[in-house]
Amino acid sequence: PLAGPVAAEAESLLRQLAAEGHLAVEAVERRIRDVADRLAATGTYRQSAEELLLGARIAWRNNPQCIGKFYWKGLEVRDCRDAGGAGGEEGELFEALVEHLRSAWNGGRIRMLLSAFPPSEPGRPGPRVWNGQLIRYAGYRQHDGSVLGDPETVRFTEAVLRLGWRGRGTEYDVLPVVLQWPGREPRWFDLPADAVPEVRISHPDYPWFEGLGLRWHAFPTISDQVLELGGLRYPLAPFSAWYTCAEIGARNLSDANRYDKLPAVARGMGLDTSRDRSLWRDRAVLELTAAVLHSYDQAGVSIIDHHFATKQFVRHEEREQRSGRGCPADWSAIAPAISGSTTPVWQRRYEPTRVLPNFAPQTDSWP
Ligand code: NRG
Repeated sequence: PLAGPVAAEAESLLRQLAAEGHLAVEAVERRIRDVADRLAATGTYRQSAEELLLGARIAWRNNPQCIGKFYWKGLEVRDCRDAGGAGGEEGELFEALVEHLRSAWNGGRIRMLLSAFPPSEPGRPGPRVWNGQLIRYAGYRQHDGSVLGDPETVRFTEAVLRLGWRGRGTEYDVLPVVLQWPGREPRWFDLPADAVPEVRISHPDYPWFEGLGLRWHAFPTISDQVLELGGLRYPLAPFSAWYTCAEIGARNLSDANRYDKLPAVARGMGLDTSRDRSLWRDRAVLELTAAVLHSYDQAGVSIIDHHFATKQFVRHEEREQRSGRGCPADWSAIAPAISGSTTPVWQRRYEPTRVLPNFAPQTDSWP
C-alpha cells in the first residue's frame, strides 16, 4: 500500500475502479506502483482520461445533494486540464468555459457535462472562478434597501463592480465570469450571448402571465465546488445538467429572499393576498412552477418535473442496493420544494454519508 493521504486516496480510487470492473487486476497493481513512483518524484500524478471520466461519475454518484443521480453513468467529461497552456492564460481558460456552456446547451437537449480544469499541484493551486454558477443574474442593492435582480448575488455583484464591470441595470443582467489563479490578479469576462440561452416564462392558461416578464437561464452550471478525486483536487470542475421545474418555479423565482414573484402571480390570479389562510402563496407557487415547465417544454429545453425525478431517484437507490452499495443522500436536498408529500421520497429516510470521490463546497475565493 502507498504511504500518505494522496497515495491512499489514489490507491482507493484505483481499487474501486477495478472492483467495478473497469481495470484488470494486474493493471491496477501496475498502476498503483506507477502512481507511487510519480508521487515520490513530484508530489502529484496525472490521472488517465479514463480515471478522470469514471472517477467523476462516481463522485456524482456519491454526492448526497443530487436528485438526478439515476443518470450518473451518462456523465460526459471534457478534459480541460491543459487549457490555457503552460502559463494557464485566463483568456483561454475562459474560452474553454464558454465551450462548456455551448456543449452542455446542445441546442436545448441539455447534456450532463463536467469540465475538469488544471488540478492543484504542490506549490501551484489550481485556478478558480469566483462565480457560484457560470450563468447567474446580478443583484443590485438600491438606495431604499430593495434589490434589483437576484438578491442571492448582491455581494458577488458588488465585488465585480469593484473590479470595473458594469451591468445594464436590468432585473436579469448576466454576471461576468471572474477567473483567478491563486496569487494572480482576477480577470473578468462577459459571456457571449449565444452561450447564455434563456427561457421566457409564460403560462398555458393565463395569457397575462407573460406580461410579468419572468425568465430564467436554460440550465445550471455549478462552478464553485471542488472535485476531490483519487487524492487530487480540481478546484475548477464546473458541471451542468438539466433543471427540475421546482428549482426555478418554487425557489429561484418565488423565494421571498430571491425574486419574490408570488405576490405578483397571486395578484394576476385575483387571489386574496391579505390573509395567509387564503393559501394564495400555495396556489401561486403551483401555477408559477407549471408555467416554468410549460415554457421550457415549449422552447424545447430539457427540464424534469419533480414526480419523474423522485421516481428515478428511488429506482437509482434500489439499483445501488442491488449493486451492494448505499445511496448517500441529504433528504432536505432530495425532497422537492413543492408537493413533497406526493412524491415517493417523502416517507423515505437517507444518510448523507460522505464518501470519496466527491464534490465539496469551497470557501469563497474573492474578497
Ligand atoms: N438550485 C440551483 C441549482 C442546483 C443544482 N441543480 C441541478 N444541477 N439541476 C439553481 O440554479 O436553481 N445540475 O447539475 O443539473
